[in-house]
Formats: sequence, C-alpha cells, structure tokens
Amino acid sequence: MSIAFTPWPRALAARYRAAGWWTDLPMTEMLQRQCRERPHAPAILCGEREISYAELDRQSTNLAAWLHRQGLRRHDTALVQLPNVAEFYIALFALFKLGVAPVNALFSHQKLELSSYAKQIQPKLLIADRQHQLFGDDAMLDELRAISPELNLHLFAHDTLEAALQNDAELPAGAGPSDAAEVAFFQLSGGSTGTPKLIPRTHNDYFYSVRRSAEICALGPHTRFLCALPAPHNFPLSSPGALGVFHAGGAVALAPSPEPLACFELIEKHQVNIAALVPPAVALWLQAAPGREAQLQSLRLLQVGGASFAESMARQVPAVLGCKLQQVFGMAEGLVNYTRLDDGDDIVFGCQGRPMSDGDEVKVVDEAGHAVPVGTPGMLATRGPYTFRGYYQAPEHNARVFDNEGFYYSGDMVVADENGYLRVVGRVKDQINRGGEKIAAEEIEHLLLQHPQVAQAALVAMPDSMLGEKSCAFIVPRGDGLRAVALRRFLREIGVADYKLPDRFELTPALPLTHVGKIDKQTLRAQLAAAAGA
Ligand code: J2J
Repeated sequence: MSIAFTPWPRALAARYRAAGWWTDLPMTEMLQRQCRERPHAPAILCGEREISYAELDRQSTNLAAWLHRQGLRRHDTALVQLPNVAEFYIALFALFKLGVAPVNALFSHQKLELSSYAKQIQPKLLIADRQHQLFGDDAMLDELRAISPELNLHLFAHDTLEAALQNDAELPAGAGPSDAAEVAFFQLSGGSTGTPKLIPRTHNDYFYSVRRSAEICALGPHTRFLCALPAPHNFPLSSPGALGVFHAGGAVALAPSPEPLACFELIEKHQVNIAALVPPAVALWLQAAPGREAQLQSLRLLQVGGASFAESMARQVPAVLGCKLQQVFGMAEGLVNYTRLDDGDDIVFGCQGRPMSDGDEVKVVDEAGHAVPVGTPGMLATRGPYTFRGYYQAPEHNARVFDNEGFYYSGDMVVADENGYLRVVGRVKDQINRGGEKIAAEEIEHLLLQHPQVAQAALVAMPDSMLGEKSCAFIVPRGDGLRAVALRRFLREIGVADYKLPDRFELTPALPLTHVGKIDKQTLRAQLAAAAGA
C-alpha cells in the first residue's frame, strides 16, 4: 500500500503539471542522466574518496538490490541516521531506487527523536552508524524493534553497510522507484509541538524545488558545493544543496561540521565555489578568514539561511570572504525564498529573498486572517507546487496550521515589499531557533514536567550574541532542593538531542500568567532580554 499523505487538490496538481513544475519523474532521474552525460565526473568528495556518478549509481544499486533480496519493497519505510559521509547520499538514492521512503534523522538526534520517528513510520529498515553513541551495541536497535515490530533489517556503517554497497548486484525487474506523485521521503519539521512532526515530500514536489533552486543559483557541472551543515537538513539537501548539485552534474564536498579551518582547507583542496551556512557559522568564518583569503579564492557564493541574519554581518561577507552573499529563507515544509544573484546590495543585505517559484502563493495576514498592507508585519501563509499539504498522521495539528484554502501558516512574522521580497521579523510559533537548530518549546516542557519535582515549566528564547538565541527553562519546583544539574541529567537520560537541552534553568516560585491564564512567555522573554541588556 502506498504511503498516505495529504494530496494537493486535483486542479492545483493539474496546474503544476501544465506549468512544467511537476514532471512525473522520480528523483532517481537526476542520477541516470548524469550517468549518461558524465559518468566519470566526481559527484561526491568525502575524505580522500572521490565518488563518480557511475560509482554513486553502482553502489546505490548494489545496496538497493541487497535490500530487495532481504525483502524490502516499494512503499516500505526506513529510519536512517548517518553523519556527513558519502554513504548518506548513496543510501538515499538506493532507497529512492526501491521506492522505500526514509526519515533521515540528524546525527545529533538521540533516543527520544529516533524513537519518535520509528513510532510514526514503523520502519522495516534501520541504517545507522556503529560510531554513533547509540549504536555501539544493539540495545537501541532492540528498543526500536520493540517500537516497530517489523524492523527486521538493519545495516550499520563501520560494520555491515560497506559490504552491501560493494557486492555487485542488479535490481530485479519489477523493483523500482515509487510513483513520482507518491512520498519519496519524510523531511523533519523544526516543530512547535510535543512530538517531532514528519513532512511527507513527494518526488514531484521535491524534485521541482531542487531543479528550480539549482537554476536560481546557476549551478552546473562546474559547481563544487561544500556541505558543512547536517546533510539531511532541507537547506543543504535541496536549496539547492546536494540534490541540486547532482541534478546539475557538479560535485558535493562533505565537511563534518562548519568549523572554519577545516572548511577552508576543503574549499582550497576541492576548489569549492558555493557553500551554505547558518548565521553563527558565518560569524566564525568571518573571524577566521583574515589572513587566510588565499584558501577562499575559489568561493563565489555563500548562501546563508536557517535563522535571522544581522544586516551588519551580511554586509561583511563580500569584503571578508571575497564572495557574493545569497540569503535563503526556507522551511522543510516547502516554501524557499532566495535573494537573486543579480539583486542589488540593499536587497541582498537587507532581506531574506523572495519565493523561488511563480507557483508560490504567499499571503501576509493579521490575526483575523486578513491580508496586511505591503510593508506591515504579518503572519506568513503559503501554498504552492512544493509546499506540503499536511504533516504525517497529524490531523489535529494540521487543522491548526492550514486554512481552508490549503495555505500553510509557517509561524513566521514577515514584512513583504511591493516586489514580494520578504524580511523575517519575528515568530508566532512557540519555537526557539538556536542558531538554525529548531527547538519546540512544548516538547521540552512536556519532558521537564515528567520530573517529579517540576510543577510548571516554560521554555523561552533568550538572546545570545553567538547563536542568536539560546533556550532558558523557567521552572516552578515542587518542594525544595531541585537543582539545574539534576534537570539536565534527567533530560539527557530520556535521550533528547544535546541542542535541545536548555542552556539555562531559572528556578522561580511562580510564572507570570496572561489574562486568559496561560503562561506569559512574552514577559519571561522580556525579563531575559532586560537581564541580558543590563
Ligand atoms: C530567519 N529565519 C529563518 C532566515 C529559515 C533553506 C533555508 C533554511 C531552511 C530552514 C530550509 C530563515 N531568516 N533566512 O529548510 O530549505 C526559520 C523560519 C522558518 C524555519 C524553518 C531551507 N530561514 N528560518 O531553516 O525547516 O522560522 O528550514 O520557518 O529547519 O527557520 O526551519 P527549517
């Protein structure tokens, strides 16, 4: 049975096809084409390995054939957790070739996140890394099996995965990708709710976003892209990211992290000409670059997105790094905005771009849902040929974040200008954006409330000069003697990703309330901002 998801209405789907946005081709097509046109060109540069398109194709077919022999079939699902290594893309194409839809968890994810994804998709396959602390032994595998009883296939990098990639095998007739209108994989939502939500992305919609992004960024066979953000993240995967590079016939150089000195070496070694970063990483690059300009000579374009980027820092990029800046405001749910390569300085430095597609419909509305005038802040709502129509198996949440015309409310406050360029000016969703990593306040509050000595909990953003925002948990304790270290240890033991651990705990006898009796986070944020300013 194909994987259930909320489809686009028929009339819109017809429009997206008529416009040529949806091509009804699966994403495996980009690999096939490069195998015809430039089989020996490098696709992936990983450590000392240079993997050509032919090799990417061969290894992904081998893996797909192995998985097929073990009984994996079209419309099955997989949980994948790999770091920034070539195997991430090889596995992704292998699963596309079989029509198996993965959730690609971040390498920073821990027990809680993996368990939640497994619960939602009931995977039959796990691909993970023995070098991840969770998979040094089989305890986590057993836990995942208890959550997903049909999970009877697993492959580990640094263990069994390598052999499955190298044993030459053919895919049998009948095996092949899912239909382009079906779910290709699940993207991860930054979220604002108690459980991390999944975003079904179809071949048609995602492939379009990749092609259009590659076009806007003028990618081609000359492209050398540095992937230094977590590879599964929507930005370095599709905006235009690694998939955009494969579509264009260029090469992706993998860095384990955005740490500047290692990245600068890779830029020099591989003659990288485009890189994608979140703002805190840009700050580190700007600090590290003086005196190292020679290493950065090949760099033509730096894309920055994921969190708000100060104009003063944006203006330093060309002078200090010697390349053009492109601002990117996107979301794993769909809509991606870019400043264009030929936009003037005021636009490139002063806003977050405009929608990439003529098919993107954007509304900026007030609380009543009425459009606000140009230049006025309002909530962003959008629909279009690559913006999803519903989170996976989440009808109640979907009812809250979509209106009856199918517009998705991203929770961002934006200001649009007369040409449709957007500036992100705030947020209405209950989320902390910790240097591009998103934390759903409710998720962490629910976990804190499981501690017997926590009576009330509220997680709010606090300003941070490096990350933009960090998280602060206000706690009303039950009884005496509760300490921050105990709470941090408690969250660690539950198995929550490190970036979600509150940076600060404030124990307080009571929390301020709004007039309807909800915790008044605005007051808490103002307290933190005042304390930071003092
Ligand atoms: C301010 N806030 C931003 C920006 C995203 C490309 C680029 C980024 C993402 C991403 C992505 C921002 N300025 N330039 O998927 O394809 C905040 C907004 C948004 C949320 C989405 C892509 N760029 N944001 O960051 O799904 O609040 O995607 O709604 O992780 O990040 O987060 P995410």
